[in-house]
Amino acid sequence: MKNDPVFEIIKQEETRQSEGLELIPSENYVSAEVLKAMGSVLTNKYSEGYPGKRYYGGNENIDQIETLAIERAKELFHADHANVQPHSGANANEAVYFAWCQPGDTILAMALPAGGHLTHGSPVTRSAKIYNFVGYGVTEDGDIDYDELERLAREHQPKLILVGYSAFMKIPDFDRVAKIAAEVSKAAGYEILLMADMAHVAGLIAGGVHPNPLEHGFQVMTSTTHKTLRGPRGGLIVSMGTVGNPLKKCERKLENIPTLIDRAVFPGTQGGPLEHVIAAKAVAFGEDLQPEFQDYARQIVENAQALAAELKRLGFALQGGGTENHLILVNVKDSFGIDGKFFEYALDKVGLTLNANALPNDKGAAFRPSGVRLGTPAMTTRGLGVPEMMKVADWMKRVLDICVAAGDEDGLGSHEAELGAIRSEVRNLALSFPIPGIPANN
Ligand code: DSN
Repeated sequence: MKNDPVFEIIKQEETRQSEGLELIPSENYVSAEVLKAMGSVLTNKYSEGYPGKRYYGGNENIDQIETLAIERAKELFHADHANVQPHSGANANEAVYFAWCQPGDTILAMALPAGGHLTHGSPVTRSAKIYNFVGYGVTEDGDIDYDELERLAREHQPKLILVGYSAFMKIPDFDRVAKIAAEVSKAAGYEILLMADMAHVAGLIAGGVHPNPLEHGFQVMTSTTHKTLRGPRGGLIVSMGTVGNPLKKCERKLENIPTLIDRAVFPGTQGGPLEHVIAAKAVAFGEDLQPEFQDYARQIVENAQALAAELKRLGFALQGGGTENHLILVNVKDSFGIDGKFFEYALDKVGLTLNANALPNDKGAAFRPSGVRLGTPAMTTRGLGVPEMMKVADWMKRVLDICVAAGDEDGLGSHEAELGAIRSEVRNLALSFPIPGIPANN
């Protein structure tokens, strides 16, 4: 269609991304090469099955692409096996549950209000209607409550223990969880699958700045590919064990987990893989294997810790007191008496994008949580460093002061000039750090 408005809207989005700063910790910017692979003719192809075992002809090139993605993912995470077909992190998680658990089986995972993810047992999900999720929490200082995890594991004898999160700032003690699982498994008389959902920190693991759960007794790690891994929007499962024929049934034993997972992804829970996205995953994994990616991972954490320290100095209360990864959770309600949604709304007006987020034991209403969640992966990709983090913290405090003076969203109307001034400062800085994949002056 000539002059399809879709392309004009995409241009507007390019401008929004270029002129603002992305503080949402689960977002990032892909390279021009990743974009190119995603926008390729591979989207035209059906390829149900796996390399060498497809249900359609004409897959000789697709097989090479998917094999490259698999091999690179294995190398990144020192895994025996990789399944690169999950369309998303949610699909990846569901496939693992389906691979290992029977309906009604118990899964022990971090509760959503404590920082876990929706797909880790929130009652609104399909998984929660099939499996029996039991949730563990976090301590006052923001770490996993390992004592509670242990107590619940002994009491419920789960089939699967999951360590994973979307709002948690510590480095998990995988060894401790593996030890608990081994003891409970002995008492229960069956194997317990240890699964880590590392969607948020997979890039930090790949970059060598966070421990790899697969090297600490875990058999499976799921992830999205678009967060710190800086790839296309999608999912990934890497695992340890013997790799068998995914088209043949196999016994539900830990050593067979790679094959059980392949079968659970296809035909268990998905149909045709998105090979254009798998090509883009292969490109991203290739980038993640370069030595520069380790510098990137280190810088993400350095930026997050500098930003956290400055926010603290400016009076913001931080959940867990700070961060050991890329993510910061700020209690704006406790610090300044305003809720996270209002702060998110006001920051949007100056081109700083983050999300309102509930805190553990949040007293705020579901849509007006007390906190905001922010992080540094996207800003670090653009090349912002510690000096720029100081500016971001300063802008946040200035917007916060405006919020306090305004009282609510409507009150911001009388502060447009001040917000506009901050908006220009943000835009000027943002434009001096172009987004990869979008040519400057596009
Ligand atoms: N929606 C993602 C996040 O923002 O953390 C998790 O899937």
